[in-house]
Amino acid sequence: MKDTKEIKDALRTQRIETPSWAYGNSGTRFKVFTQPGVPRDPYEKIADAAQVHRFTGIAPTVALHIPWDRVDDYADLARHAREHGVEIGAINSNVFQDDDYKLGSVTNPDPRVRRKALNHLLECVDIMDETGSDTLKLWFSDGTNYPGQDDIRARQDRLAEALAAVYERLGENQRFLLEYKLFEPAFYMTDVPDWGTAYAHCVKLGPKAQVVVDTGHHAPGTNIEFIVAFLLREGKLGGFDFNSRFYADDDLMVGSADPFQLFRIMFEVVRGGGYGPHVAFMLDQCHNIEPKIAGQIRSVMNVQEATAKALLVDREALAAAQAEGDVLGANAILMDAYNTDVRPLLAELREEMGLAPDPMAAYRESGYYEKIVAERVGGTQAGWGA
Ligand code: LRH
Ligand code: MN
Ligand code: MN
Repeated sequence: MKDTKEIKDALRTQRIETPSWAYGNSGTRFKVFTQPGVPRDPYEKIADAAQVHRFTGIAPTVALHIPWDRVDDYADLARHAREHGVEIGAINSNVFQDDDYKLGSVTNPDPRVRRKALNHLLECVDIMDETGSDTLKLWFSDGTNYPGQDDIRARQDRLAEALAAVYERLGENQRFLLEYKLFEPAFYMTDVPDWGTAYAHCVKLGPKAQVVVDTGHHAPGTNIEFIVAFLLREGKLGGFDFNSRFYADDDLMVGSADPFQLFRIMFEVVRGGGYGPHVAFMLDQCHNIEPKIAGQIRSVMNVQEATAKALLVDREALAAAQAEGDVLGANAILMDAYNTDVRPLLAELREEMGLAPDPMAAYRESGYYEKIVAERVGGTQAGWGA
């Protein structure tokens, strides 16, 4: 077994980003449920995100989604974040909610719509400049519903053109992460359906373009840890949108559906040298039926637990067993780490960091939830499903 001090030191440096939209009301296309105390504007979303950091100590940034988090003065929003002890993280673009985008955004056959979409993406880089964010996250809902509806290759050309224009606009310390998704909302063909497509576009563009893996965006049974290992090996893994899924893009709390998969992913991250600030651990979740801040705290803890287990793997012993072709031995070494209860170690670590050992209980006892329920009336929606 590995030295606990070494593991704790590594865990102390972990950073997990929470998404502004996790704090708003959300639901499915059937119903958006409202909850009491939900933020009424981006300022309040950031205040809530700050609570997650306050109790976990490892969630110091919050991602914005534009236009869901549109404000007059982004520098002021960044200031507000800093006042609350957090910072603005990735800027998520949104070219999927206008009527204009019915047939696509940057891949739309109409050049006017393509220009409009590109302008939005460029505006997101302006917002990065204003907030100090270094990461732009690009997800395109673009695709077609019917065979023959549009030309697959022409759409790839249009996509490449838009990505090149955004890449060109990036500052020296800025990057974009291209997100892929198998399907939805397009049901026949999606323009960036998989890691291979995202990877190929990013490779063409250069080092400031990387792939982001949203764990809910794959076909059932996909070996996500393989994708992680491959992308890391190529220097093209930019980060994660973490969530859990049972069926499709369920956006449930990360680690709730398949904690073993999360561990396997984190092991490949650690193994591949991806454990550090260059690979962003972001959450992309909605809490449709559970309380939101507590749901985020639980999610951050789930990622932290999986990370602790991944760090626990005795990699020297594993490599030796692998070299000897000891199938059962190698598997047992990995499973030993996974089956270790790391909660006492994490409680100890939190105390060393000046935090309460149980963030969920500490948040409950803080009375913050009761306070926002009393103070806030008419919370906003996370963004979609209106
Ligand atoms: C698309 C997605 C993408 C969006 C977010 C709200 O399904 O994962 O990351 O920006 O959901
Ligand atoms: Mn996502
Ligand atoms: Mn998604």
